Amino acid sequence: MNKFFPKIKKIKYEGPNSKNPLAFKHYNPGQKIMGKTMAQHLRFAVCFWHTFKGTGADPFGSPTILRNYNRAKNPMQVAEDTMYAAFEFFTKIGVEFWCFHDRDIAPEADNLAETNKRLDKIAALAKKLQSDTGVKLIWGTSNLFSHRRFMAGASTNPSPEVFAYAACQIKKAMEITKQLGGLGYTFWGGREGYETLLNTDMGRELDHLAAFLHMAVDYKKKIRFKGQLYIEPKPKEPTKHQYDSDAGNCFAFLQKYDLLDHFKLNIEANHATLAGHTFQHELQFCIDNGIFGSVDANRGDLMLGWDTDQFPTDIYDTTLAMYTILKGGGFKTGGLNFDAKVRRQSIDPQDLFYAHIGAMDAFARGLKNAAKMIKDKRIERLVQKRYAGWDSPLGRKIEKGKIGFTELEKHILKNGEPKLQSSKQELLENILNEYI
Ligand code: XLS
Ligand code: NI
Ligand code: NI
Repeated sequence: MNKFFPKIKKIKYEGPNSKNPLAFKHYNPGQKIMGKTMAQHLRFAVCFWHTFKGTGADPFGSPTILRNYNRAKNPMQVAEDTMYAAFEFFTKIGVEFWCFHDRDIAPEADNLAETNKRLDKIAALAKKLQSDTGVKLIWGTSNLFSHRRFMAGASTNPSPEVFAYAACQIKKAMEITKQLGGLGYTFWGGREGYETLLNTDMGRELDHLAAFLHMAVDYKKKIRFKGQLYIEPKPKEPTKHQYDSDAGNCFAFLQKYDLLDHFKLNIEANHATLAGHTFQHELQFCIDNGIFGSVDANRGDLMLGWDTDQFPTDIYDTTLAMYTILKGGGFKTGGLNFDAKVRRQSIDPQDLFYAHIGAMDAFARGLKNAAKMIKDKRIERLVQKRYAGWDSPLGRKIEKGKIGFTELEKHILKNGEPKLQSSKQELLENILNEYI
């Protein structure tokens, strides 16, 4: 496979001193860290939509990025060429996983039956390429937001006919995800949200979303699809308010509708910051509540209020993310999926490689830093010290629920004003910097 990126050979690890822009400086897939290889820890995935279907089009202008696999007149030929290009790219960049939306891989036809036939054809090709290359599917998903029928949402649409159409799409997308051995299936809200409450019955729409997800769980059982289901939170864009706003909101929703056993979350870095949280916060919330699943690894621009989907390059972010993930036990079914796109002016095929190399190296550095931080325990010890009071008889009694307000009052009357301690934030920030 050397047709669509003929100038580029397989990307190799050359070490931190290399000046070769087409080599890894830090990502050394076979290198062992804390008992696992870097590849096993990081589980990189390339997304089909931005990387192969991204054209640089924006609200102010038409496509700038013209790819050689996008040239054929017949859209099914384009779909085939793109699939070959994708697997050539996956192999050359050296990722273990990929992921897609149904409509990325096969163009929609005039009716559902014809559309599904097209999907079957391309899925068969993907299956062959997976077995030729060993690249696996980390998750599948469906696009329930681009077509005009979904302008008012999919499962939260005011019309049950649109709900039904969306169900057909998920049914099919789940079937092909299963055929391709997908390790998961992601639900990102798309247009599930509202523009104004003046026309929206929010409570009813959320009931419908839950009904839809219950149907997905039932169908998953019916076809014996073993993959993990994920919900991907995002607070806004395209709608003014997206129902799956953040991890906390998704957790409440899953509990209310008795879906907690079936879903984990797919946390996207840029969505976290749009929600006013750090990436690390969203990861930690999921880990603390047993709903950590997978990651859409990208970054936003702090000056901008939308999902810029840039490739992750910030070593602070990747270090803190990997510190949190490693301490939380690492990935099980999920991984680091680059839900990121090259900028509109990055029009060369090489730019796709630079982008992924930079992102993989950024996470490899994050992983190495995090492993050292964990081994040294310098941060952990300070945190332990900060909470040491909870291991005293008083702390234990409170945590075990063996004491109430009356006894606590007695305690304070006897012992007086609590002793205070410094939070040592600046010291901790300095220690973190030693690892960056
Ligand atoms: C959009 C989402 C989307 C999902 C997959 O903001 O990040 O790309 O990851 O539908
Ligand atoms: Ni995403
Ligand atoms: Ni996004």
